Amino acid sequence: MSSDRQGAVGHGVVGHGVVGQSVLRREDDYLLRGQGRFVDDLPAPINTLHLAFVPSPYAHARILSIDVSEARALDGVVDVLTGPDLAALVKPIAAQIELPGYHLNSRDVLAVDEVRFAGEAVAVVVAESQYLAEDGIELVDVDYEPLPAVVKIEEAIDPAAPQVNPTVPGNVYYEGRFTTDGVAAGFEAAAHVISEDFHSNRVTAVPIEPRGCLAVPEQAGNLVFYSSTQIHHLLRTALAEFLDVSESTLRVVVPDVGGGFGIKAALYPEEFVCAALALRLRRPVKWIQDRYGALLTDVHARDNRYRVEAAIDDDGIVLALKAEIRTNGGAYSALPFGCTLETTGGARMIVGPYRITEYSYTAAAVATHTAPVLAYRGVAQPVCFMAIEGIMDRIARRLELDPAEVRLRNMVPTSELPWTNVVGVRYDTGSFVESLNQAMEMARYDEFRARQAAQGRLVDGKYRGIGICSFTEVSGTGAPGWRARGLTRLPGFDSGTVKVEPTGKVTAFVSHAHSGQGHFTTFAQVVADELGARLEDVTVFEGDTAAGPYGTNTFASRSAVTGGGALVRASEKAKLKLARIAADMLESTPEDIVVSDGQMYVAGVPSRALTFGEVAETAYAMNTFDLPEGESFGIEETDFYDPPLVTMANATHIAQVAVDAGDGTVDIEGYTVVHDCGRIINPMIVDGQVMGGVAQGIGEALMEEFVYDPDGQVRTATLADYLLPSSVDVPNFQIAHIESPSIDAVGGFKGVGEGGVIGAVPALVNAVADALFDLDVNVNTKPLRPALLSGLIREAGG
Ligand code: MCN
Ligand code: SMO
Repeated sequence: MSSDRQGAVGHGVVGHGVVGQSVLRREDDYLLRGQGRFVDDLPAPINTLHLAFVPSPYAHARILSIDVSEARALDGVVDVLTGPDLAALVKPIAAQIELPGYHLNSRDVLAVDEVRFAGEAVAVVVAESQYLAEDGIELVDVDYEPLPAVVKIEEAIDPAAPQVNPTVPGNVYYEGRFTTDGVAAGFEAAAHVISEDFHSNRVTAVPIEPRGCLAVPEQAGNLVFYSSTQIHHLLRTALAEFLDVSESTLRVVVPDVGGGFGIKAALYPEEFVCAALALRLRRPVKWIQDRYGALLTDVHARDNRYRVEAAIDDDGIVLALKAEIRTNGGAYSALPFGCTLETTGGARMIVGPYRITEYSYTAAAVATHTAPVLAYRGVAQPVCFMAIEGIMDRIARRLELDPAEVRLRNMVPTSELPWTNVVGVRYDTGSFVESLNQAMEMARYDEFRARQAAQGRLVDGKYRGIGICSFTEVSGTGAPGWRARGLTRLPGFDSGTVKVEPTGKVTAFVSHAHSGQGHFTTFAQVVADELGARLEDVTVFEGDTAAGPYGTNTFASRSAVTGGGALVRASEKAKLKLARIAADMLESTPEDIVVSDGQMYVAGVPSRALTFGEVAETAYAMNTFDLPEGESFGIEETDFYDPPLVTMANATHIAQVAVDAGDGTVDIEGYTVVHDCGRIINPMIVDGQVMGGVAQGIGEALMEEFVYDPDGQVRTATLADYLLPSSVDVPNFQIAHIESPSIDAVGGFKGVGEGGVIGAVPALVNAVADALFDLDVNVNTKPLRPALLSGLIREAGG
């Protein structure tokens, strides 16, 4: 663990090393006792009404009529509303993206006239209990005229395809292009051109806790809105905007959240409906989603097609790269990031840790009659690295080189950092080569290859292979990073407030909202470290728009970078104030004050230390000292931090697999990760992030797939059909960390929240491809289910 930061105050010690320690998670004490309070656990006020939504059974249909009379007549049903009713209360919601060629489109919170995906809500029942609301939806009689639907990207861009959205001509939401000047020359100079089509399966996050919200009207028309969301500030602003109410009358509170994984970083129709009805009916209104609703209406991800061409020389060096990217954006461009999130993400991230200087892409987001697509852990990166890492392996096969060697030849070495990549993203520090080398050592890569060479890949009925993914991981995107992707209404900064209370205890607020990442622990470590407080004296609050200033909130692995940076800055200010007051009390100068372990003393005289409490008493006028001249009361400091464009973490994953020659099942026999997220706050939490992410990556690579039939009917509406990995599918890990602190980001932290899944998907796909190498089959699609693999093996005569 290295930290190059010095204390801001004289000889002041920076904290006392609590950053970098695996302190136990404060959250676990209550979560493991079952004492977590999720939105459905909140005590609902008396008179709370409950909502149930009527889902469309069709992917595409005209709504001819809706008869709500029978449902309305049911005892306990208070009201039944349809699209036009809600349209009077909530404006159509729309994601504004400022990219040339983007077609703005909007969504009514309940469908009006036409439904565009199976599961889209056409009516809402408001009742005295959740059971009555559910009974009510059975009685709503909707008359539909089914219309032809498009589900797949290839169908949607066919000129004869039905139009999904009236403002999206040809079903292309957006098409973007980019090229450097030397791409054509690179291909002319190439000794070889390697090209491949990569297909990625549609998946969704499936957090244990489904979505839900509770809207509680207060006096004077104010509304407290509890939601299982990752983005409380953005939600509040959007509620104000689309409900046309004053933002200052709204307070959004995030209780404990049982997993978000990106799908709770979207803003959903149910939230707007719930808030609007609470305001209209002047009663608390609650909505809790069930699993069926979650699978149908949570945002989906990863239905992407990549065509990649690499021009290479005889040494396997990539001279130029072309990518043609098509992402399925679903039926609507969802708030707040819009349907271009995966499109621009994949196009900008695919060059990864490699020295690729000539690059061109076309990237399109396509509309289909399927659930809207937005963020799921890793956003675009599992797919774009499946593509580029798949290309690296294909280069190796063509030139008969080792896949690791091809990567090493193309990587930006540490000596060349900082490096600005071809789309303008600066890699300030990193360890691309070192993380690959270390992972190879830990995985005994060379021994594995030697064994393969000696024994062949098929041993005891199983094909054994090894796969690598070396990648960069976008984290802590700042405002310039969102601007580059057309998201001009998405901020980038986050905020932190640090208070030293009259008793000397420390309260910190940060503009994030956790869904399991351990923020109460890690942010307390950051504040204690920077302020010089004792860890046990620091309490962290987040997820409440009424506590602490605005921020961009929690997604895209931002919290360590943006929240950490903001808290470092706010702590520094608070420490300076403590030092000024302490200096006055000790008849010294602030520069000579040492702050450590909740105490302050003149350098060299620790015996005359003041506690934080003693200094705070002066700040709060609770003793006989006077505040130094010009000093204001209290110790309460806030700062905002907008990080650079992107803070780039990096890692290498190596997976070892055995593919059963008979039934095609995949066993993961070894799994190694070397991750570099800069300065680590809590190594145990970082390991947990990596493991959880890899578990999700195993699901995505080997089993999960959300399937629509050609008419847009859902084939995977239960967890018996949508297969998730269980503990038996997740192997033991070897995890190591390299720490290359960021020199651009305050605090030196880089993010880690998505790296597990980003690395796992390509490493597993490459490992299976390596296992089947002798059969000469092409593994360019996922999930790699037993049926697919046994079919490939049989066809290849294996
Ligand atoms: N951390 C650290 N040292 C670092 C970087 C991070 O100790 N150098 C810690 C952080 O303090 C934080 C955790 O690791 O406690 C994750 O930090 P970060 O990478 O900043 O990610 P965020 O906190 O912003 O969380 C979002 C990220 C995303 S985008 C998804 S998706 C995801 C993920 O986190 N969703 C999760 N991990 C998840 N973990 C759980 N349990 N639940 C989710 O919903
Ligand atoms: S998908 Mo994570 O919330 O960016």
